[in-house]
Amino acid sequence: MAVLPIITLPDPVLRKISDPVESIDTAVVRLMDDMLETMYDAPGIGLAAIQVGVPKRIVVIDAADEGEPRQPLVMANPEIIAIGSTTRPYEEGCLSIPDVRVEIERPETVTVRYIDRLGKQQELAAGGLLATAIQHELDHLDGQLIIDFLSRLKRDIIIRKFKKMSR
Ligand code: GNR
Ligand code: NI
Repeated sequence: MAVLPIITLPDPVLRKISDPVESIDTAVVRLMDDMLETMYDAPGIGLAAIQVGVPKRIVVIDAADEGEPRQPLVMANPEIIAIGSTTRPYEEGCLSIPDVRVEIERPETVTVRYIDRLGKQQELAAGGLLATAIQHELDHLDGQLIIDFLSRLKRDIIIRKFKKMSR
């Protein structure tokens, strides 16, 4: 396994729409395992393949509390098939936008359908931090970032800061 470099703003790769995974072959499983190692190393509670430069619809998530056993989730081609009727605000961070926090109001519960690491279709009903993380990761698959929930002014200020830092 390997820790992969995480791409950060303003890299335009983060805006790409990722392609569906065609089959869970050995290269895809290796990528999934490398993504898990990269996420735990960061550390983060989720990671989308595009954050390591691969435009495939793959995400990994572990929303277990610190000190609890690991609960790695690996999802290919995830789709939200149901959302709850209540929302909750949560201050989100993103490994691709270091030191930025954005309060985002999202559905409190979601049901996601996906293909797991063994190629089997799964459905998972999630709430709390896990539901938030699932929605955050699925946004990455469509090039959507947490700063897109801000006003254009605030978003542009953040993007300008990252452009300056990358010079
Ligand atoms: O590590 C992460 N923490 C986090 C906190 C609140 C809401 C979402 C997240 S996901 C983030 C890792 C990341 O950037 N995944 O794309
Ligand atoms: Ni993110």
